[in-house]
Parts: sequence; C-alpha cells; structure tokens
Amino acid sequence: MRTQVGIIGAGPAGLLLGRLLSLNGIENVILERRSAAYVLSRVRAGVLERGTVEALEEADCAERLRREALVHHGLQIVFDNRYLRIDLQALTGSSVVVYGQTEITRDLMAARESEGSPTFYEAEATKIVDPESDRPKIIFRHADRDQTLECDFVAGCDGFHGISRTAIPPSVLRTYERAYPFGWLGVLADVKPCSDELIYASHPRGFALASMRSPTRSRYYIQCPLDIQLDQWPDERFWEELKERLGPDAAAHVTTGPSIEKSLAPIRSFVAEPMRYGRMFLAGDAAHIVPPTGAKGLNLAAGDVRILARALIAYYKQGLTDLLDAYSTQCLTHVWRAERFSWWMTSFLHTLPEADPFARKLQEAEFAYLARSKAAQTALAENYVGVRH
Ligand code: RFL
Ligand code: PHB
Repeated sequence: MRTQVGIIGAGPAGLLLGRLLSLNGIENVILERRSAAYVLSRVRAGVLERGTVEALEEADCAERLRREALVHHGLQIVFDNRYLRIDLQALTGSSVVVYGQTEITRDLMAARESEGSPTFYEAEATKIVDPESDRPKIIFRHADRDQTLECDFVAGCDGFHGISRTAIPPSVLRTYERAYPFGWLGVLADVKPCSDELIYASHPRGFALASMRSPTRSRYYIQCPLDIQLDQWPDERFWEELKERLGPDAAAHVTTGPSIEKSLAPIRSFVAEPMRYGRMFLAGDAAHIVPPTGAKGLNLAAGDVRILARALIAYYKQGLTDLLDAYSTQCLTHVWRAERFSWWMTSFLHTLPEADPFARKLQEAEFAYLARSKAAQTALAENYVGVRH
C-alpha cells in the first residue's frame, strides 16, 4: 500500500492532520491501534483555545461545536476557601470554549468517513523503516498479518505510548521529564455543573477542579495519590472530598449523582526534541505531555498539527521545504511556553504529599499576589487563553 502521508494514531492530532491534508488534496492513510469505539470512549480534555477552534473551522468540522460549545469568559480560583475570578475576556480580549475531546474526535471521524479517506482501526504500527530516506515505510499489524504502508512522510501522532518517538536514534533524541507524586481522579456525571465557570481549587487536602461538558454534564477531578484503587473511591466518597476542597460556596451548588465514568490519570511533564527526524514528524502527545492543570494538552496537539499541515501543503503545492525544516523549532517554542505555564499552575495549586509548610506559604504568597496584581492576573489569563499559531 502506498500513500503520500502515513499517519499513525487516530486521536485528535492524527484525525485533524488527516482532515486538513485531505481538504488540500493530499492523500493520507491513518493507522490506529484501537477500535473507533474505544477511541471515542476515552474521556479527556474539555477546554479549547481560540486557535484550536480556528483549526477545527479550517478543517470544516466546527458546525456542531459552534452550536454546542460553551463560551467561558473567565475562570475561578479558590484558595483555602477564598475566591478569585480571573476575567479572561477583560484581561486579554479573548476567551476559551468548553467542548469535549470526545466530541471533537466524533466530528473529525464523521468528516473523514464522509470524505472516504482510508483509516485502519485495530491496526498497530510496529516499526518505522528508513525514516531518514525519501521513501519511509510503516510496518503495521492488521487482521492478523503484517502489512507495509509506503509513504513520502510519516506523521507520528501516536500519543505518549506510541512507537514513533522510538524511531529517532538515541544519539539524536533528547528527552526532558518531570514526574509528579500524584494523579487526578476524574468523574463524569450527568448532573448540572456547580458553576457557570471552571473552578480550580487549592486546599490543604489537595487540588480539585470543577469542569463540565454541557449544562447537564459535569466533569470533576481531585488530586489523589498514584497508588489508589478505583474501588476505594465509591461515588459518595468522591463527592464528599470534592465538596470539602471546593469550599462551602461552591459546595453548596454541587449536585451529586451516579458517575458515568471514573478514571485515574498520572500527571507528568515531558518533551522530546527534536520533533522531526528525516521524513518523520512527531505531533501532539507523541512529542510532549503537560500536566492537565493548564488545559493545554489537546491545544498543543492542535497547534503542532496546524503547523505541520501548512508545511506539508507548502511542500506539495509549491515544492517548498523551508516550513518542514522549521517545524520542530517552531513547535518547540509553543511547547515550552505551555510546559512552563502548566508546571506553574500545577505547583501553585497542588498539595505535596509530604506536608511542607514552606511550600504552602509560597503558594499563599502566590495567591495573595495574584489577588492584588492585575499584571499577575494578566500573565495567567494570556497563558490560559493561549497563543495563536
Ligand atoms: P492521543 O489522544 O493519545 O492519540 C494517540 C492515538 O494513537 C494511537 N496509537 C497507535 N496507533 C497505531 N499504532 C501504534 N503503535 C499506536 N500507538 C498509539 C492511540 O491508540 C491513540 O488513539 O494523542 P494526540 O492525538 O496527540 O492528542 C493529545 C490529547 O489526547 C491529549 O493531549 C489530551 O487529552 C491530554 N489530556 C488532557 N488535556 C487537556 O487539555 N485537558 C484535560 O483535561 C486532559 N485530560 C489528558 C487528560 C490525557 C489523558 N491521558 C493521556 C491518559 C486525561 C487523560 C487520562
Ligand atoms: C476538563 O474539563 O476535563 C478539564 C478542564 C480544564 C483542565 C483540565 C481538564 O485544566
């Protein structure tokens, strides 16, 4: 089998790239290790920057988003029961929207199906051959046999646990990593959200986040140790802990109900450099992970893909290679900006497992500064709404 761009992974990065290329007449094939139903069952990101919405508009996949997404002009921070609103719109002139990753994936999958571009589900890429040559190949296993996809370019959109990154020789690849000694326990429930805006709460018992998917579906998270078992956290215990951490004002508005999904996500910061090796390009979680506190993971993936799509379009339409050559450096600038912000939000709002009074005092000072300084609020707001690509 042969195509122009072989894409590994049908997460938001792979599907968005495929769509942008197809709309520009560039052939592409997507290989996805899981089934489509499994990909759609993963509950992940919820907050989209304007640049991500623009990318979905460019992909002609924003019709439902325009109808259903919730526009958020601000967010709330609760620090030890003290409330502070960050007015994103007034501080930056911009806002964010809430629209679940699952819905984006569903919209992109539907668009791909109607355009007829090939996608192989339950097709695991096992090796990338000759990425530095002008005829790279992807070996994949599908329907119980090994098959080969020959391409001009390989897009590694296969997430943190994918194989693409491993095709870069250790002598070339540099990785930077920070692991945090806690995770996020997330619950999805069909109950009215406790607030119109997201609430990020820092409490001595740990961080909590009140988010949503729609006016009738809430998404809540609490910081927890990495070694918990989900059955230790029946819904009643989760709701009680969440309310404690959100503080009495928000807790009074929390509607409880049965969870429809509950999962634990580890928190990590990770960057792989460079994001290109020969004719293979990494995009999204395959190249970098941020802690979810800044809501940047999916937005970064969309940013990479927009840059990569433009570079590939310039190559196929005008024979230009300069955008391809600039890809890694250009992406890494926005990646490190998001890494810094996500690390800062995480350090500011989470409680370290070993009680560290000095660390808590610093967090208190950070909150006090934020509450008093418009400059500090603007710094938070402009990072939260994101840069445009
Ligand atoms: P994805 O979504 O992980 O998709 C990668 C796809 O590649 C497939 N794959 C392979 N296919 C073929 N052959 C192989 N060898 C393959 N290896 C892997 C996988 O099955 C998968 O379908 O990466 P992508 O497209 O880069 O998108 C990135 C986003 O998904 C990610 O950044 C965000 O979801 C991160 N993230 C969050 N970001 C936010 O902004 N806000 C959040 O609340 C938020 N919550 C989360 C998250 C990530 C989580 N992970 C990774 C477990 C919660 C969780 C639990
Ligand atoms: C979510 O709704 O899942 C969400 C929102 C904001 C974050 C992280 C996750 O910072």
